[in-house]
Amino acid sequence: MLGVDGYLGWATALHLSQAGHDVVGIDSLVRRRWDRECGTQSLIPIKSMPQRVSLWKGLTGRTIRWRLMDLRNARAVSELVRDIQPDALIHFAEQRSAPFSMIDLEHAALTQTNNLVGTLNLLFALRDYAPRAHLIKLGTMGEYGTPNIDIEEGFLTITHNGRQDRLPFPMQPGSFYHLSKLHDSHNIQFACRIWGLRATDLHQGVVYGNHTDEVAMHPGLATRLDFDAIWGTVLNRFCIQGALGLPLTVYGKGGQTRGFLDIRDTVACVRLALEHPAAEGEYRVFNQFTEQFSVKALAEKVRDARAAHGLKTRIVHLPNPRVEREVHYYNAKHQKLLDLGLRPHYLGDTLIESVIDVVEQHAARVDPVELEQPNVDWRRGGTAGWRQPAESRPRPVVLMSPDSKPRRPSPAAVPTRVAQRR
Ligand code: NAD
Ligand code: USQ
Repeated sequence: MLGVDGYLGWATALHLSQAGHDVVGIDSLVRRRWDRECGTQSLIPIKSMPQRVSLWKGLTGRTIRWRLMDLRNARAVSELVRDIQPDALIHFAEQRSAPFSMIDLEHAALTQTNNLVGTLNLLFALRDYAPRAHLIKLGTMGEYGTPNIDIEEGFLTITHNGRQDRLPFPMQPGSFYHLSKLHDSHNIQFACRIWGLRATDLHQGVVYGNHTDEVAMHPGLATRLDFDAIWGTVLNRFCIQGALGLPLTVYGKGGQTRGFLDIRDTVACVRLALEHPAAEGEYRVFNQFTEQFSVKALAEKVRDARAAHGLKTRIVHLPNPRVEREVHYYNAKHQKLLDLGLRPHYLGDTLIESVIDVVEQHAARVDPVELEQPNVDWRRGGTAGWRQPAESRPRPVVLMSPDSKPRRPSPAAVPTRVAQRR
């Protein structure tokens, strides 16, 4: 399990361990460093990796073997694969924020080198030491973009000038991050073709929620929950904005439509892929999401869930910091995981309410500034604070409010990098 310290990696590691799989968990902890750099933090406090695995062992008797490792270190990756001889490698360990990748050249290059080099190191290690192991790679629905035709699962049969072939679906990613996933997909597909490796590329939609059966066993097993404009994904952000009585920030017209899934389905999908491996030499793509929604429809769902409790919610349309279609056709297939037995948890008011409950418990950790204006623009990059050279940027300060009611800090009163980046 690569990326075990992250939002999805930790929840999946617990789920697979509970199901009886022998899990080795790898992470460089770089995401904790990027949080410090961005002045961001998880809404829910998370324990250190040694604390997490020892708590898991104490509660269940099951062992997750934890190793600190950067996937960019080719030798360490080779030795890992040679020594462990895994049946499968589950690869979550990438820089996964689209806004982070659009800050400037440094962050675009960091995203692409981190993601591509890590995956290449894994491919070569598999070729040399475990060619029969199954690579399960987290890709993204955003690789496809928003074409004006139905989206298939990875491949499209095309007839051209009277000849026919099954070819990779045409891709139009929407950020340097999403492009890194597409470049990975090409590299993995190529390695399967020339070396006979087996791989499943999970083109996952936007994930929401933070509870799985295993995470819910103990507060110390919590997985992270991001809410800021760099790391927070849209539905998690809307729930958190709603819970704090802040307006829900729809970018542009809000017709942007994406595939979504509950984190409980993420862990189930990965397990299904693991327990039904790809064949030797096979590169397959599963579209991993359960429902599609427009951003505006999601905001309205959150508003309606709160209205049922007599609470008012305001939806605002901000100028879109991204370059993306705001009104478009979207119909993406997602049949293959259902065929393997996925039983989806569809989005309902209960889920929205449960996330809102969690937010209320941790409200003191939220900096409301993080929930308002986005601080990275696709055309111009990061706002003023990001344009300073790294060494002259002020050191991050974590905002901790002593009372449980979030206050709206005035920029002058909050000398953090967050405030300075606007
Ligand atoms: P996350 O940032 O919470 O976790 C990623 C983890 O990978 C972090 O703990 C980080 O320290 C680690 N990591 C990054 N680069 C590394 C490296 N070079 N070596 C070792 N460890 C490294 O992200 P997440 O939300 O859990 O996403 C996990 C994966 O799922 C990512 O590949 C992401 O692209 C994909 N994905 C996420 C979503 C979502 O909505 N969260 C949706 C679709 C796809
Ligand atoms: N959006 C808003 N308001 C907000 C935040 C986002 O309207 O406050 C909009 C964005 O403009 C976009 C949509 O919501 O149209 C989704 O944005 P997001 O930040 O939730 O998701 P995205 O940037 O696409 O990235 C996330 C994860 C990434 C994963 C991807 C899956 O961070 O790792 O790959 O979801 S997908 O979108 O299917 O490519």
